[in-house]
Amino acid sequence: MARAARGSGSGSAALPLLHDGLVVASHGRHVLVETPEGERRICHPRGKKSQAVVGDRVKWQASEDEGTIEKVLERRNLFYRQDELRTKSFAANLDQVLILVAAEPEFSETQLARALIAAEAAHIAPRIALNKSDVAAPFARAWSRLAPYRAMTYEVMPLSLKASPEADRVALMQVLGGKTTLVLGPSGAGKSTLTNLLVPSASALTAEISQALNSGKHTTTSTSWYWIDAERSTAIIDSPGFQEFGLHHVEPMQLAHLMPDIAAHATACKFYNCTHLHEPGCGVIAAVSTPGQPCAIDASRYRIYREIFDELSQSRY
Ligand SMILES: Nc1nc2c(ncn2[C@@H]2O[C@H](COP(=O)(O)OP(=O)(O)OP(=O)(O)O)[C@@H](O)[C@H]2O)c(=O)[nH]1
Ligand SMILES: [Mg+2]
Ligand SMILES: [Zn+2]
Repeated sequence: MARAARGSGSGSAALPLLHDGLVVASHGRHVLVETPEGERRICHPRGKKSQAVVGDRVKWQASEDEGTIEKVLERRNLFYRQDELRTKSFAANLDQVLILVAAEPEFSETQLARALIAAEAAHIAPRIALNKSDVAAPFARAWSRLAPYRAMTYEVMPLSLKASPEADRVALMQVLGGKTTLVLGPSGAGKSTLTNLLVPSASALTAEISQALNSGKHTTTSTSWYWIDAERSTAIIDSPGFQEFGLHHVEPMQLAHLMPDIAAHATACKFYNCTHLHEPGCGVIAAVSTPGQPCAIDASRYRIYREIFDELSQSRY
């Protein structure tokens, strides 16, 4: 990441000395900033405008042993969710989002679909992995629930981070190497286990450690950036598990374009402004009602489309 290596503020002594930094963790309003030399320090935003998220490149100014974020550099992208009342930014400047679900606890297909839509909306490539293949029966069930996703452009990577860590490490590095990846998924899927596998020095808390430390809770509570290699070319970002995933930033009429299986049939609709809910001559409805056909739309995917479309239409009088 040579971009960060250039120092600034070497001009007039009267100007405040601004340093380059990368935001590597966020804890509420304050963040942890890493310097090009690899030092880390707590920084506070100067004002509302300088609220930074993990992955942001920033200019910061030292104040004793902490710092102040003076400027957040322009973002290449931002992955976020928009719930009814608030925006939750996960991370910025990403190459991809790895959505990790597991055989158990059973994952919510709606939340998976929503995370994929948010990635598409932010123009960030999504990937899916299904963990815990060692628990055979639940894994087989989960794998078949993912059939519509495997049939789309999304590959689903089977993992068993506990049972076959070495094989998984090799497979993961093929996908993650040279990139910055946000690891996202419900609580208990194995995001921190994955982080600890690839970054042994990461003290990302897995259940075993933290169960001892804090009365049974093992949940990650902040978003953190980890370098995988000494050259700092590969990074993963561990994030807290999510339960809801609001998409209020998506226009209802854009929704079909962000769901590849629906989009593939929307081109056949009679009306250009078809909502795919009730119109005659709708290519999407026709594709749902022909189960078994090679390119049919899975009924659960269509149900999810309708559910999100309704939700987005209601919030927009
Ligand atoms: N059976 C099985 N258990 C696993 C596997 N990978 C992780 N686990 C267990 O699943 C539990 C949750 O793992 P974590 O890595 O803490 O999950 P997380 O996604 O970080 O969860 P949050 O931080 O709450 O969002 C731990 O008890 C892990 O040991 C696996 O491949 N197989
Ligand atoms: Mg975790
Ligand atoms: Zn239609």
